[in-house]
Amino acid sequence: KPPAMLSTVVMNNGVNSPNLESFFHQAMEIILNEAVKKATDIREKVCEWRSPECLKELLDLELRDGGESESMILQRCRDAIKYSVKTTHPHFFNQLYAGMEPYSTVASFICEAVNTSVYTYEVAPVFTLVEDTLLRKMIEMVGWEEGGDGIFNPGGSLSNMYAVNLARYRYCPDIKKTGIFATKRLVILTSQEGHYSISKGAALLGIGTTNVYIVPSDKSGRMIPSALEEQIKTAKQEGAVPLMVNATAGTTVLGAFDPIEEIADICKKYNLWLHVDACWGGAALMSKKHKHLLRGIHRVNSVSWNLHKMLMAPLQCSAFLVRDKTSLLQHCHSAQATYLFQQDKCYDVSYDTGDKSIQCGRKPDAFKFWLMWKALGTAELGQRVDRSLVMASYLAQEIKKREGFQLLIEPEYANVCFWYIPPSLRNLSDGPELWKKLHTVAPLVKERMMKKGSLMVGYQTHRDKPNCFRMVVISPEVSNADLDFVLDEIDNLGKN
Ligand code: ABU
Repeated sequence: KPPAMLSTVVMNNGVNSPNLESFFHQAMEIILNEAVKKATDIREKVCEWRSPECLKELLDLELRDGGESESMILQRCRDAIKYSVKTTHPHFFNQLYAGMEPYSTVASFICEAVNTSVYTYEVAPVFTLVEDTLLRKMIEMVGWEEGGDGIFNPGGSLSNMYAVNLARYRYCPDIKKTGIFATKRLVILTSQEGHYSISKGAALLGIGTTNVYIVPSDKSGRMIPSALEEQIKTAKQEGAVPLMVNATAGTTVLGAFDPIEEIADICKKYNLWLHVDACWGGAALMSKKHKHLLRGIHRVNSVSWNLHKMLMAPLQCSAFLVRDKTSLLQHCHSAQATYLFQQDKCYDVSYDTGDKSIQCGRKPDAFKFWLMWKALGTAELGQRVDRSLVMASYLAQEIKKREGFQLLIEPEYANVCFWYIPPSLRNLSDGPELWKKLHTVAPLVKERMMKKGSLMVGYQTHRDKPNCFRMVVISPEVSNADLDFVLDEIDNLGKN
């Protein structure tokens, strides 16, 4: 008997057919065993590296006229998991996300199975109320006593771009209708350590990347307030309009926190919109011990905060919050689609939040973090942040003790940036020759760790410095022994 084609089974019997039910059970078993249990097992590899050419061959990506058998599709599921990087593995330190949080992972399965879009209450009643509750709670943690508004977006870059758009809309609401042509040149200010999404936003919104003025940061990576004021004055002298300052709470490489209080004073003086990109560092608001890092955040106009980073909701889960009671988000973005946002519905249509968004279809991302917060409670979330910083401090101490390792800077948050100096370079004195050679070390060690599958750690240059590793500990599954392993493994891979 030829194997059943999945497409035929669906057409003839629907999901309730015994065949399809069996397919779901088998697929869920593969997901649980391979993508959840095995992926988080420390004895397993972090990745099965293959070159793009080799992986194309292995996966047989071609799409054909006929459908494939159930067993073939199940094998494709296994292969997709096998050759994907196991970002939930305790030795994955490559990005600002990592680890498996079981409650939010289950929540994300529910989101996929329920398959709806959070634009109207009528198709997403639960998720609409969950998003509203979560936004209110986050606004409370930011400290906006008079309340605020917000929306979940597909990623922090988009959240930061909302800030640019709202700042501009507040300055000149007519832009929504008439376009950018009538305004003077607008300037956005961000630090040299700020995220690139501010430049992307300037390009996308017609402000122009050369109108993003880069404010110098100090050695620790924090924006220098006096330099910010200088740049604002320069923009004004040039006849431009300084529009918005983007401060960063937790920079991508160093994990530095800009001094929000001092920046807020300057923004007040010049009537500028102050946005805080707290995509990475917003998690510190959960911690009684570390929330001082964001001192002054209650004074800002808007905040981006990614819950898929330090707080481990599955990608993506990014909130944009705005201190506003005048429905700025709604006015700035609404297009009043008559087939979605009818005003004569049988319920309070203010629950149809989709028109505040620049998107139409929108995933119920808030549910992933809401379920996890329900399960763990605020205190546990705060303790997880505390633990991450303790682990970062442990790692920094170990780096200082070990021959051949050197810290770039003492960590302020969870980012630990360091160089590995192989024995062959240890006799060179600090200077251009060492830096040139050192620059090639991290990429080579990275290649070796990926090909072996033992570890993944990110690297980058910082200012004029050679490539260095950046380690970030997020998951509570990571132990001190894992951090020792990281340093031992880098030494093993890099000493020759
Ligand atoms: N949005 C910045 C993320 C970069 C990183 O994961 O390293």
